[in-house]
Amino acid sequence: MSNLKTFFADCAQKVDEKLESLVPRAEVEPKNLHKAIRWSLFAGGKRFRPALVFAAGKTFGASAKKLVQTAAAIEMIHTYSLVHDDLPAMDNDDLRRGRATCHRKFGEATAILAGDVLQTLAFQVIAEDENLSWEIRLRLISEIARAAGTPSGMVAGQQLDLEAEGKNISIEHLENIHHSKTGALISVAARAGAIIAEASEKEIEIITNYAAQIGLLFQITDDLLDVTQTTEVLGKTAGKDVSAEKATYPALYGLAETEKLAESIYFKACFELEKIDKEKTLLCDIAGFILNRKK
Ligand code: GRG
Repeated sequence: MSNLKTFFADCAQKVDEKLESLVPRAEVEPKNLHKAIRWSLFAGGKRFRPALVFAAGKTFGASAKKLVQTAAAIEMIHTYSLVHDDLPAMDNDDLRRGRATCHRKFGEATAILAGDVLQTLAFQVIAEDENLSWEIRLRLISEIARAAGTPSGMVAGQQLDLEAEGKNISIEHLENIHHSKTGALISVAARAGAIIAEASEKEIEIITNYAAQIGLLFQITDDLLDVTQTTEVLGKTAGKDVSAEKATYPALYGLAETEKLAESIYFKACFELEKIDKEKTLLCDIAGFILNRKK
């Protein structure tokens, strides 16, 4: 296995063990709620955001013990966003992470509540993480809440995205949507690692700039995969962007130009890392992983 693959596998194992211990067992009442949470959480996601917490934290010298609970919390928020995004009132999707969506399996009401629990539990576990100082816990809660919420966080981005369906929007507006909807949580994952490692404010700023690039890259490759991959490989319905008349990079620029754009953003992300005086191969490799991902 390559170093990066080993790193991802190790992060996924650590974060899954932590999630396992933080989420009530399926036998605990209300059983259906806990089964629904586990159905969506342990369905084989890439655990990319937790890996980013670990990578940024490791770059600045934090131990896995200090990073793992926050990494798990961010994965909870990400999973809640997928559960709610799939609901009939939003994307109305049947397939996620290679299996039936939460509402298809457990009903709409339970899926909404499973998402609600994942969101609140995420903040609870950061508040209760005894490996971190009170000051760091508070900063993480504040930053993650901003990234997940509004006016420039994930929920705001989702609202803008829903409003843009079927409309001709500018590239600036499209980037603004992605920056909030997808970029904010990716960005805060990298910042969280650096914050836990007590990196300097200057270093945190550089990591934020790097993360802004990889957040955008993540969305661009997501758009590319939607038109180039199959439902089977993605584990979610392929071709949804076209059928929902979504503004996407391939729709605006065509496939070849979008691929070139993705490559240039990868270089920008790695170039930004040159400003920090630490070993940055891991973070640059993560940008490369996003550029070349197949699902
Ligand atoms: C409903 C509040 C709310 C927000 C939804 C993230 C999001 C906002 C919607 C998901 C829609 C989507 C396909 C966005 C594109 C980028 C993205 C977040 C893809 C899914 O993330 P991955 O690829 O998924 O990391 P896994 O399953 O691997 O964790």
